[in-house]
Amino acid sequence: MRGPDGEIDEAELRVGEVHDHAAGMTAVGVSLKRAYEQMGVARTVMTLPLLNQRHGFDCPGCAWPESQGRRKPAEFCENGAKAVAEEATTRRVTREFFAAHPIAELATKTDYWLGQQGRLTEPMVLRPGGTHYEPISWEAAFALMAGELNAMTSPDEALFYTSGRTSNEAAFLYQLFGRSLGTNNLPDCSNMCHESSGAALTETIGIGKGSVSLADLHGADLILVVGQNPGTNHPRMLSALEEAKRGGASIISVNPLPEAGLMRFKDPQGVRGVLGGGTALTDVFCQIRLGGDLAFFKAIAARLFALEEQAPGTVLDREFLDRHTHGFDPYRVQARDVDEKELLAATGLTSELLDEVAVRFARAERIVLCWAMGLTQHKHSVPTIRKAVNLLLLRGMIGKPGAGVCPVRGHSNVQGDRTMGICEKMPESFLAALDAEFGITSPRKHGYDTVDGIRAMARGEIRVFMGMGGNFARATPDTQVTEAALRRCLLTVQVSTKLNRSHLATGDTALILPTLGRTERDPSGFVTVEDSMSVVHRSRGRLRPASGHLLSEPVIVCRLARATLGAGHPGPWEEFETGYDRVREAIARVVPGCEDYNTRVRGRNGFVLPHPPRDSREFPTTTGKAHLTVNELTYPRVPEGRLLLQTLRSHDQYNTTIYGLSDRYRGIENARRVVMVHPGDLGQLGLRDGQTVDLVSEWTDGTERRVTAFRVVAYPTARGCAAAYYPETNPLVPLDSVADTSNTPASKSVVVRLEPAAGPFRENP
Ligand SMILES: Nc1nc2c(c(=O)[nH]1)N[C@H]1C(S)=C(S)[C@@H](COP(=O)(O)OP(=O)(O)OC[C@H]3O[C@@H](n4cnc5c(=O)[nH]c(N)nc54)[C@H](O)[C@@H]3O)O[C@H]1N2
Ligand SMILES: Nc1nc2c(c(=O)[nH]1)N[C@H]1C(S)=C(S)[C@@H](COP(=O)(O)OP(=O)(O)OC[C@H]3O[C@@H](n4cnc5c(=O)[nH]c(N)nc54)[C@H](O)[C@@H]3O)O[C@H]1N2
Ligand SMILES: [Mo]
Repeated sequence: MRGPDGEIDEAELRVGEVHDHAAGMTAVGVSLKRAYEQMGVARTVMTLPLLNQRHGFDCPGCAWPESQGRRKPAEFCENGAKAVAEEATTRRVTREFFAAHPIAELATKTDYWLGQQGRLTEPMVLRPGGTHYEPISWEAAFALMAGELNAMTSPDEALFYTSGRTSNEAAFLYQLFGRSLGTNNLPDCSNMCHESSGAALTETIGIGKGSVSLADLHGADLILVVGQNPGTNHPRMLSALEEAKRGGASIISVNPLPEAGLMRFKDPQGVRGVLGGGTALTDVFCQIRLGGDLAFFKAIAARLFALEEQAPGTVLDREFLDRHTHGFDPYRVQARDVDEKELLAATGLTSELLDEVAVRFARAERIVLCWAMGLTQHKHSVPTIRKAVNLLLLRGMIGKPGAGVCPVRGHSNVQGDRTMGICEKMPESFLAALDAEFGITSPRKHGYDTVDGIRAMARGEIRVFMGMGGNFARATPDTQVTEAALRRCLLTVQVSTKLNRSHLATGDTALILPTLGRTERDPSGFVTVEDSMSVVHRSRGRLRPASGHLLSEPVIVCRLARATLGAGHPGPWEEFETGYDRVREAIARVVPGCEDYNTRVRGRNGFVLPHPPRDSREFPTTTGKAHLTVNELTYPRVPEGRLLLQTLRSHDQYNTTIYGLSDRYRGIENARRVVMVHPGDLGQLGLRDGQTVDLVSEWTDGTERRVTAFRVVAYPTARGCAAAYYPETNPLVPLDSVADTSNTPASKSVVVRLEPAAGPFRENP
């Protein structure tokens, strides 16, 4: 078995059957086992029943919404329980731990090992030239930060990163602090996540958010799930899909992998899920090639026009198109102009399958399109999503019950953080309102997003990096480049709950500021979050904090602001610190749609933010109409003898946090340094299942990047497409390999060759 140090040897990789269903009783068992291991029985009993309840806390897992009606006694999933166990663990990282482990030693450990050491308990500092982190008081830490920030020659020498778990209150204060200091350098994890969705939706429908509610999903008669693995990453979504199916919906899944959760679902909370065979979810499975989705949407659009021609007036929603859209004529010309052979090559699908999808699409009355990282992390992601929107517009599927766009968000408050102003280029209206509220002058020059921030750090232009949560060193692409960039800073600061690799890739001086998690009691009151469907609601933890030294994220920002901006700054930082109602009063005046925030968020289900296309078919675009867009056919070209690699999540991780080594639904156990390849491709490449290989990525500028000693797993993925886990494969993603417009790293299309490895398989980096 795996030792307590998380080291694994070659003998232990186990590959079993790929599962054809998700959840069921095994999921319940795994939830409880992990919870007991990390928290013990008493804390488990105190926390899990509060998860996603009205009086409890919001799951720090995904952003899937809670039911608006009666909630089940257990309104969470296996992976939500793991997220909670990870945070509410009784294990602790103390000053003695840091005294015993030099940085150089910690750097040899796996991400899994680092996370398993437990919760951070007090502020720590790494001094220039130091080998170990040492304790530091909060006052001294804030003074140190203030000193560095005030010594900058320009406020743009600071970079303030946010991970999407940060509450609305903390996010609002954090952007206020950054802008008070004078910078818009506010990159966030969304830059690596749904930025492409935001960019495409803003351009086409005028607002970068999804247009459906849970009720719409339940009432849909056709749901497309494209580039998403809900069984692992949004398990509660499976219940919604199941409910839609009970109402007669059909489901089309578009994915290079036959993901268990999409095929069949056993609801662990329903009798059928526990005893029976569960619900078959997917009606039509399109095993698409990586990056073939633009071609897929194009193929469907061409077929819709052909079907309309056969039976005029039956497919296109003429009235909607006339009243609410712009650009139909140029779009129609391009949509009809297709090279079927090329579309088949790009998608890897058959004409018959595409016909079937098109017919279902043409006949359905209420269509919801769901997607996640499989669509957003490619070079041509923005045009791909624009094309998906075209399809819905043709059939008038936005702004009516049971229909719409549903980009399924990742981090539990990533959408709320953006609403609160975490963005390097907020609109003028927001900045003007912020200035009026606080009597400040926000900078108007756009700041850096994540990739541009790394480039600036690499050029030596950033002196201070601060991470409000997250794991910047590990979540970002091109690990070696990014770590070297971080090392060029004078000061790096991480506000964290758990130890991670970003604490080891540091500037000359580094601070770890330990903070409260979602599950813990915050003396300043409850916080609020926004889910993937624009519902804003409360979250309140009940557990005793992991240590008496922790401060909440909002309090950390307030104290930092007071230390840095001084008493003369007009922001009421002291008042903000003692009660979050005062923060929400300011939010109500600054953020559109948040009027009367304090009252409305105290309502039973919180409140839903406005969304003009959803609410009234109004499209806040430049023309006041939804835009049909013309997008050239593009798809990844892979040279002979190479594979296209996607970097994705296993069933046992939360982004860079590794819960364990069981990718149960894919049948891969006890190892993460594996690469899944189609058996047919293995034969062609002269490789065999179980062989140890290096993965070498080839970038267009001739540079190569390598990760060593991965095990090959023969796997039923689409031909020519490989898959391996993130973050172990982030070193392969070139910093310059990004999506056009959104600047999102193209983590789902990395051209690689596999070389027999020189060394043996090993799990440690
Ligand atoms: N348990 C758990 N939950 C999570 C997370 C976690 O790590 N663990 N992370 C959270 C976050 S931040 C996010 S953003 C979401 C991520 O949720 P997902 O987007 O589901 O996450 P990935 O593992 O990246 O899976 C991408 C899926 O898209 C498919 N895919 C990849 N490339 C393509 C393509 O070119 N075309 C198509 N059609 N499909 C493709 C993959 O096969 C895979 O099924 O989950 C959130 N929830
Ligand atoms: N190759 C590749 N790269 C990717 C992706 C991919 O699919 N492939 N996905 C991208 C996506 S979608 C995303 S969203 C990013 C994720 O990027 P991040 O959001 O930066 O990464 P996480 O792993 O979610 O962050 C985990 C850390 O957050 C801290 N943390 C946890 N809870 C809290 C809290 O309550 N408060 C604070 N202050 N800290 C907390 C813990 O210390 C933990 O170590 O990664 C991106 N990177
Ligand atoms: Mo994400």
